[in-house]
Amino acid sequence: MPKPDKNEMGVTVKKSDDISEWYTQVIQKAELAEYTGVSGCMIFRPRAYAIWEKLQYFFDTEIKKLGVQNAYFPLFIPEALLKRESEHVAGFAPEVAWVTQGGDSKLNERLAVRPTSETIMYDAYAKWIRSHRDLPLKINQWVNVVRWEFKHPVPFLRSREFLWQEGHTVHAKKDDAETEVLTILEIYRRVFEEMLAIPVFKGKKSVNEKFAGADYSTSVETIVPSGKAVQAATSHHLGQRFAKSFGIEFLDEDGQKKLPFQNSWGFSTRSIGAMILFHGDDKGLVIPPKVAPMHAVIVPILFDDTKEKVLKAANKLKELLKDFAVLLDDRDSYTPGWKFNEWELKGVPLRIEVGPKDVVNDNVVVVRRDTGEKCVVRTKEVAGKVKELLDGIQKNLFERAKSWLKENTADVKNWDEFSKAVEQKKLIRAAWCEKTECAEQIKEKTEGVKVLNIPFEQPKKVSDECAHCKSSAKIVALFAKSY
Ligand code: 87F
Repeated sequence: MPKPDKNEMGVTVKKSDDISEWYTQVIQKAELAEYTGVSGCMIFRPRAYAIWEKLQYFFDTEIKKLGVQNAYFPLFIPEALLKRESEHVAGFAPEVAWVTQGGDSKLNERLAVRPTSETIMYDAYAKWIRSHRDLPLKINQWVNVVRWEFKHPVPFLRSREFLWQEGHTVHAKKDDAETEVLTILEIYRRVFEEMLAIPVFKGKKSVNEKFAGADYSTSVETIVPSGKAVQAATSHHLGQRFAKSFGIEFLDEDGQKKLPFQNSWGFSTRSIGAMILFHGDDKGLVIPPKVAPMHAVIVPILFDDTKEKVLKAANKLKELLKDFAVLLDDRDSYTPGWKFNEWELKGVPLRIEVGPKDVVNDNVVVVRRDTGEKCVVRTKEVAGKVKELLDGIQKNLFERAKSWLKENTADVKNWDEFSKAVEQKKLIRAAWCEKTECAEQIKEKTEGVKVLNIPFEQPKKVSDECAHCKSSAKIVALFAKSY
């Protein structure tokens, strides 16, 4: 079989020259995703799915500590049910996909393909909750959802079908529900900052950007190197609105019938898209070690006369590294250089080279994917060194991402500065009046810049006037165009 040449294999554009072409090539050449015949529906290939599994494991472990249980609710939601709490679907109606037919027969009632599961879950909750002893009820599901977007699809970041978790909890006391909103938001911050090495801003959504079904919404937000913002995750306090429309009531300790308080929260496979854009470079993907399906690849440098010795050393090395996910790439139909390129493209954090000289000296050469730095390591010290290097890469990627974000955040005082920052595709921090009309005008004038959130950690206010309408501003908000 002819081997593809290096140019065909690798990414042919620079990330800084054409980031969207770069992204398209990386996701395909690094074997993360594949397009299909249905626009907006992509295949999550094993390399991408393995990253998702790492995120799932982390988040799932954390929510289980809070007493959340996993369950599965149906994919199809009867139309009447979806529309029961009409306010929350109103804005989303154009994105709902419907099943209207089974075989040749038309259905009596259309079935929505799950865009989110509030309605189907809360209909069941109304049957299950009777007394304060049934609370809190904390259920999560890991599922696919469909939103029939009409904007240009972008794999991971804006696809019609994606994977997420949605948590839906019910509490007797408002306080408990509100505490949970922030506890979950903190776990989301950790998913992004500790696992994906992506810095995020925690904050409250503006009234016009919050989930219509919520009393208020909180989010973690970031901006990726294409200059677009990504809402990384959201955690909503739903108050008693759904309880009212779905008839969820409980008999409290004092003998009174009451409406409980609810939350819902979610993050999705978008997170993988943000990771690719944040850390990737001209050679391809760079995966933070904590979410990397493979920590290191061993590439033996093989010559006919020393092949046996080198392979033996490489196998011993693999054994020494059994606590890590390590691949020994001993394919002899490819040159070492070809393999180096391939594993760089696929983002493996460390490459370990063993050649005949290394065998003689009882050394190996370890190369970092993030910086390209090489170091010679004594074979017996390799496990400790690999651990140290993986920690170092995780830390460096986060530090690098933080300084990039800092450089690409603009604190603006007035509309002039605001418009310049929009042109430069920066994340904008500005004093804002919190008025819906003002946000709408900003969106119109800038072709889509919107309020991402109002950060909990408020930066120093550079002005007391709204950067757009000049009326009095009590808070600083984050603005950008988003995916
Ligand atoms: C699309 C069609 C129908 C978003 C939709 O954020 C309904 C909806 O309700 C919809 N797109 N939403 C909001 C989702 C709210 C909430 N659900 C649970 C989350 C997190 C997980």
